Amino acid sequence: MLSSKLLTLVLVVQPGRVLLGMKKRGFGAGKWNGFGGKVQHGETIEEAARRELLEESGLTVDALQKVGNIKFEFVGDTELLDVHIFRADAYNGEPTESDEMRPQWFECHQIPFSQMWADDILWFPLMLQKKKFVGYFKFQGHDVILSHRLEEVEEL
Ligand code: 6U4
Repeated sequence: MLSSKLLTLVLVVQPGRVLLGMKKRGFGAGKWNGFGGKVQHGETIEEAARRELLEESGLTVDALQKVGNIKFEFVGDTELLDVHIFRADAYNGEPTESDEMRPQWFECHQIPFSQMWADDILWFPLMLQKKKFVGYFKFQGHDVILSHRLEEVEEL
């Protein structure tokens, strides 16, 4: 049986650009990604998403929209990552580097997919179009997708 670990991921989007962070340590170090992490006991998934966004980027947001849910399996690991993905279109504060992330804005046509998780190039276009999606990716190591499913949904 596979157990699963709840994680969050937040993309802050402005017209024509998206804020990513270079992960400086931990899981996915060396990759550009949204901001997020593990849901702690006693907090909702959305509370965790807001906390991780603030800790890693220095930003707060008024509204978070649920855009996606992707489960990741890593061959040889019995724990699935259950990642809840949110989009925010308005933010408060200034992006600020933290111990974990170095934030940087990217134009939507210059997203650095070659330095991101391999699944991102498949679902970022949906997220940017405000479409909702669910998916499952099976990874061999951190770079190779062995199989995947990704579908748009009406509601999450
Ligand atoms: P700590 O507790 O800081 O040691 P760490 O091991 O660094 O945790 P954490 O909590 O930052 O990991 O969580 C990993 C982050 O990476 C979450 O926001 C989810 C995200 N993530 C994991 N796999 C991903 C994938 N395949 N594609 C993607 N984001 C992924 O876009």
